[in-house]
Amino acid sequence: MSGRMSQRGGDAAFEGSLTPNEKILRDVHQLYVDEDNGLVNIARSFAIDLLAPRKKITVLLIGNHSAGKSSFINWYIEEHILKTGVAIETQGFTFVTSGRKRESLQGNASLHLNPYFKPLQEIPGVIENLSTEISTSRNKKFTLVNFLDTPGLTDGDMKYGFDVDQAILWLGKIADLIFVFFDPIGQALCKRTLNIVEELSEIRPERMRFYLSKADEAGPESDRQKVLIQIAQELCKRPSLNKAGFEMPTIYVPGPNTKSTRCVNQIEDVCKDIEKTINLTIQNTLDQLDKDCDIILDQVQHKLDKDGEVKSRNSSANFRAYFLWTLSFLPLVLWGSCALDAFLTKKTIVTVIPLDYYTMIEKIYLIPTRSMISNVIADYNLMAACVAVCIVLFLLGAFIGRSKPTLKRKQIKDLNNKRNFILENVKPKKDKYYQFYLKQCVSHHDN
Ligand SMILES: Nc1nc2c(ncn2[C@@H]2O[C@H](COP(=O)(O)OP(=O)(O)OP(=O)(O)O)[C@@H](O)[C@H]2O)c(=O)[nH]1
Ligand SMILES: [Mg+2]
Repeated sequence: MSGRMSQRGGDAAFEGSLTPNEKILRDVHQLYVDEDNGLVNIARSFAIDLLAPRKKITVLLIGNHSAGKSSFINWYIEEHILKTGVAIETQGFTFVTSGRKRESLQGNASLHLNPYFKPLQEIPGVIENLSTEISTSRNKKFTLVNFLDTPGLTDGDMKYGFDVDQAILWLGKIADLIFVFFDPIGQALCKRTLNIVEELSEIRPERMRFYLSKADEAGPESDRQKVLIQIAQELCKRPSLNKAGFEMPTIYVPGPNTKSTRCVNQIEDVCKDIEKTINLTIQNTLDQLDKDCDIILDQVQHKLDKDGEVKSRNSSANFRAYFLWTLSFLPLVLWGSCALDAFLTKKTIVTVIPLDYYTMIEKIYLIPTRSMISNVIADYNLMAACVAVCIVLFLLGAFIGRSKPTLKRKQIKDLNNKRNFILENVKPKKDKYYQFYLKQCVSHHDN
């Protein structure tokens, strides 16, 4: 009992510690994945696959071995969570995310935590080299960022145990930002790095950011310039990287080992870039929510309209069928009425209908009908043709009168419930989140 209460207390404390942006992204995610009324499930009932938006942005870090990738993540979260060192430290992929408890997860647990990685299973050896580090850090914007640390890239005989190029290219497709670290020492111009960077730039040019890392180790200004020019020249040899406005800010991780340098450290700009991407993601997520709502509303309307069309087509088909069936039974009706007249006799009938009326009916209906029937009965062929026409008319009526299936009352109610849920619940929430988000932006701006 006390355990449950402390769990509830922990939930409340966690809820209270969420930033407004975290709440927006988490709530929007929940709108998609809710078991009863989630948009993913609703859309699935119309055979549409919706992807729930992620609650955090993903930053992929790539670069040469020892370029300072892991050190940057440690610096950002202000916790020494990843191994760093001059030796080849990171040999697999490490997913670094924030959570309530410090934890390390292996490959399969990482896939459960982050189902987005499931396609990685297709690359042999990757899952064995995938791990997750959950940190309780709430520094900077870490609660809204997932980092993906990758193995340092080298040329030559280095064995990774999996296709590292293919894995990085795949991860590049799901990342919101791709940081490429070039360090001034060693292998800044590693061919493998340049090849992967070139391929990623072809798919995701707007998400790529290039940095000269460990810039404090670049020596005097003139040496740093040389390194920058060398890297820029090497990158520009690749057509997809040779574009105007190429930028490569210089960054270094401040710490006790930082060499004294006059070089400007632009590492804070990296944090601003991450923040900008988070803001953009929130806007995109809310816009996508609106579009997804419209897709579902269109589907509901389409189904109801189609049902209305089928119903009106069915009723006009029914009308035509009844008409044809009436025609097919007409000879029987004519014969029946004459037979009834003969059976009841004129004496009996005139007790019900006045004699004048009966004489008129007899003249314009009974006498011609009786003579027509006796003509048909006398001619065997005419009778056969008459029967055949009646059968054809009957069958034609049955064929034309076939009705197409329509929605049951329960199905219509279900569609209307879905529409009302979107219009009365989801859309107003989206507007509320947008207002909330914009209010924050304006108040930040005022400050
Ligand atoms: N002077 C200086 N040293 C740094 C900086 N960043 C990282 N280092 C050092 O560089 C070495 C390599 O850093 P890591 O963070 O392990 O580099 P990595 O890119 O993760 O390396 P791999 O995992 O092997 O690919 C470590 O000894 C760090 O202390 C920096 O900005 N300045
Ligand atoms: Mg590393």
